[in-house]
Amino acid sequence: MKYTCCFFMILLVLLCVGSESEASNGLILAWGDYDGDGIWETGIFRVTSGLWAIRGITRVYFGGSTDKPVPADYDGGSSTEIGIFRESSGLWAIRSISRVYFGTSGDIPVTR
Ligand SMILES: [Ca+2]
Repeated sequence: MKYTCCFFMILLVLLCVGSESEASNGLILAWGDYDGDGIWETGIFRVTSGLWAIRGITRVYFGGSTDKPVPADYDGGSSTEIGIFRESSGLWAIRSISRVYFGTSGDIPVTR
């Protein structure tokens, strides 16, 4: 059951990736396993304010209107970290982990 649920969540994410429609209302889906229990949580990134709202886990402000959300497991700890990619400067900012510059304007961030 857990894997079936994950499959449909991954399918939903794949359907949304690359689509500009999710950003048209100021929200971008940000699914991930933010607490590392093996089950993905529902999350959103509110473009206008930089709010990350992860259901049942946290609400934090990280990033802004020109940033692309790039949630992923950056430290290999089996949980998803909040992160943004700022295309104008190539900044990758991963909350509580790192800030590095890699890439430039026109690049598409790839995390999985
Ligand atoms: Ca989880």
